[in-house]
Amino acid sequence: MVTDIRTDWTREEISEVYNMPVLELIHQAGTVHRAYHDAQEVQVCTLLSIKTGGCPEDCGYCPQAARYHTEVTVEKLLPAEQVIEAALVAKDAGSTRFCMGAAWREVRDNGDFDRVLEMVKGVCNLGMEVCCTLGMLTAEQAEKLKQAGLYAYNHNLDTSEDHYKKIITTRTYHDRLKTLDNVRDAKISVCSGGIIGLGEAVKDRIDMLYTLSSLPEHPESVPVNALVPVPGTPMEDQEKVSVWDMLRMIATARIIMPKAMVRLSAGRVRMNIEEQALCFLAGANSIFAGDKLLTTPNPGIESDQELFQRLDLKPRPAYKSF
Ligand code: SAM
Ligand code: DTB
Ligand code: SF4
Repeated sequence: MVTDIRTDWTREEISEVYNMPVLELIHQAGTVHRAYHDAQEVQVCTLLSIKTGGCPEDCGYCPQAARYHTEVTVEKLLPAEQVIEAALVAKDAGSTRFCMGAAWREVRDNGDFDRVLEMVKGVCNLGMEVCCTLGMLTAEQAEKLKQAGLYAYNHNLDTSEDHYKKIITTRTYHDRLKTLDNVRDAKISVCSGGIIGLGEAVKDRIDMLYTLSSLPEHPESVPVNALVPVPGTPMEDQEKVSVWDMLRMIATARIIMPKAMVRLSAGRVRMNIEEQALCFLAGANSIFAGDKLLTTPNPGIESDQELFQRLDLKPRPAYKSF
């Protein structure tokens, strides 16, 4: 099944895809995946929290929100040299994309932003795809990041517009979409996806996939996160996300956005090799490597080496396009 690149998927069509018998869904997603990608290739990305904790937002899942009492300690923005050094270590360990995250509501035009621009230049010079996730951006800030060599910007929709209001009150869905516009207009590649396990209904998942697939262009990458429930956050007691739900999200994203990199993101620590293999069969083709995401644990290098060997996967080269 080779699907066209369509930005006019309806909610009904997406719902039909999502609710297909699961093995048929995985098979169809795998077929689309093979038509658009080398299914043995998986992009390896590394995340680094360059500014941790103390965030003024109230995202109900996030350990870095200042208002929740979690074990995360507030740190200042890291020095640029330390970040570039960490990128080099990640590159030597096989990562081709380096994503820098800051616990900010939005970027401000100050010395910290100048330092982030310096980091972007430094990491870009290493030949890695540089990505940032810094909160809301204006058009001018997006342009400055582009000039510094930024390749991609991560800004998740997280869930449906309806459910968003129950999880975050300090900004709107519209704010999120506006930043995505600014990023796309600056010709920076868009990375946007969501989290499952926030108490949302299936309808909310479909709505989020609908919004992503109806953007003027599909995001270049779509992270699918399973909630990592962190003690002290309002979501601490949420039930573990079932692998079948992860598979349905990944496969549906793959079918409706065939060219996107679909990233199996947060939640891998709670999945075994077999479960992750199913995610790759369902069309996931990117992961975060390294023993930490931003503040929570992730499988370490050794277990990922075993994963790649066991499944005969190979890392995708940087800047590859089809
Ligand atoms: N502050 C910026 C923002 O919110 O856009 C960037 C950093 S923020 C930590 C990046 C993303 O991490 C969020 O949009 C959310 O999707 C994800 N995230 C945060 N906490 C999470 C958790 N406990 N489990 C899964 N994903 C999480
Ligand atoms: C994304 O979608 N997932 C990553 C990245 N983009 C920035 C973040 C996951 C964070 C998980 C919670 C933490 O480690 O603090
Ligand atoms: Fe702040 Fe981002 Fe965490 Fe929300 S998700 S509290 S904006 S760091």
